[in-house]
Amino acid sequence: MTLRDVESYSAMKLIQGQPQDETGMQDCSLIEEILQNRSLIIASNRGPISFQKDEQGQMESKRGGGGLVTALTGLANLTEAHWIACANTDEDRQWQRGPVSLDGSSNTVDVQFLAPQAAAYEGYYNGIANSLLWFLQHSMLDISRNPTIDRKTWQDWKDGYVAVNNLFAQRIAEQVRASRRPSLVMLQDYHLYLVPRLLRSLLPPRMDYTLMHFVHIPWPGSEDWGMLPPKMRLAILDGLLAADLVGFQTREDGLNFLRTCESFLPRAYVKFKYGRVWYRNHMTHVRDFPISIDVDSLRELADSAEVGAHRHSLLEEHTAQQLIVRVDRIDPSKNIVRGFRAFGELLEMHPEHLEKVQFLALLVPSRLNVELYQQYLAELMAAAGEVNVKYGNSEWEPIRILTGENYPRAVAALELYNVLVVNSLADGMNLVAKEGPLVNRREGVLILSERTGAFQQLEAGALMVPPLDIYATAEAMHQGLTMPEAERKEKAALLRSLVEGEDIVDWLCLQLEAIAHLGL
Ligand code: GDG
Repeated sequence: MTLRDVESYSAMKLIQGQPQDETGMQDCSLIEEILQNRSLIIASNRGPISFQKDEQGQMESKRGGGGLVTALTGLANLTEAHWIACANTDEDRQWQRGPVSLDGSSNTVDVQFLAPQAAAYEGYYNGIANSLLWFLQHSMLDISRNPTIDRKTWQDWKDGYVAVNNLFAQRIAEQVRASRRPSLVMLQDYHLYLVPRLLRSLLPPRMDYTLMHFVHIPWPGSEDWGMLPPKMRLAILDGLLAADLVGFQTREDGLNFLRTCESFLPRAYVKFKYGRVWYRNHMTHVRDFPISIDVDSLRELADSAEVGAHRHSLLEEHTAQQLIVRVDRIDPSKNIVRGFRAFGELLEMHPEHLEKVQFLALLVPSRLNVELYQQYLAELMAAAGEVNVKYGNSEWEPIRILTGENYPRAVAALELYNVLVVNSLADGMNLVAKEGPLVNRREGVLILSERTGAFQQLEAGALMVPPLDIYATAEAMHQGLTMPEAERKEKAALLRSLVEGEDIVDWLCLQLEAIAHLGL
């Protein structure tokens, strides 16, 4: 039995090619119906906007990237919307809360920042979420060495993760109580697993609100969750099972969640056929909602003068006949080191590519306060250096790494690839695999790890690689670089239509439709 057998699943089909209405939302029949009598509360670790002072001391705001912000902006036009997140800067802390227009229009979202103590935030964010849960959920535990759960970890858990989840729950509870209409609470990701249960304990049982949690990263099998001490594991499962609807990126993630509940919660009654769990007198529905990108705004950005200028300078600097490109946060889950080694293998096995191909890696620094991330950065630099020393010459640098945050430059590079490499060890979805085919101008080929959520949707147009296999990755690079034009065009067109057919707004529509169909 699979989640696809779920009765209501058939109602959750993709809404393709439908016109947008005046709110900017695609015509998603149930959105207005669901939202007209509810207020919306989104909670995530990062907010949709962040404030800081410029050199003259004037307050300026920086809108967060990503489709979630755009999609919410559409919803904010339909109902009262609140977004609760952790402060990122001193200015965010001073701001505390207030209405913000995310799209320059008169519609606003009430943005509220929580300001946990620095030590609590550190324990919650770096100690538990990024050092423990991220590694566990990407099946990257190196159990003979890492992690070790010690007194510090338990302190991070209690005074960090539990404490910050409590802060979120308290603020959300205040907001639910203050709203005149029943609230729809949409919690985001692995930072907030405990919030649903904490929230239930703070609000009266008869209060009318709907609680949904979306997990952006993979949910591995119960063997991985078995590595977590029972107290943490139970708190996480118990936390999530207080939600009405738990969403995952793929069907497999949802099934793994159901299996995990069955393995570790003897009192949970798990119905795989219907995708639901009955636990502590409450029903939690489990569904998959693959996330996508904001097709229109990415196209607009790709056509902008700013991206054009980056494209121009990339073309001037990179004169090799063909370009292999990757765009990633510097994260071990993205498997960057093996990607570089695979390129070395390619040059060894197919020397005809020497001096003709360049590997351009655009890498965004990430989580550098976590030691394993610093080590990974050093490792990938060394891996690229090895290839460059062995094969490069004064005219040709085989691997070129550009670090730093620069989204327009990343988009420009995506326009120029002949081959795009996404070889993640595990990835909830991987948005680069969707952005690349949409903006690419060279009918380029996508190499895609079978362990990304995106692979479930894009398999037909991509060259699949198993992420550990650098030999297969090197062969896929060769195949991509030498693919006949007709085949490349066909694959590129297929990928483009798959991505265009399924916008970020559809992702929200599917969730709201599920809420309506399930009567939540
Ligand atoms: C997590 C999950 C899931 C690239 N350079 C810059 C920049 N980017 C953009 C990319 C892409 C995004 O950042 C990264 O998204 P990914 O999906 O590739 O990966 P994660 O950051 O790990 O995201 C993932 C996602 O959540 C959504 O649910 O797909 O599986 O791990 O859009 O183009 N953004 C900015 N500056 C850059 O220089 N701001």
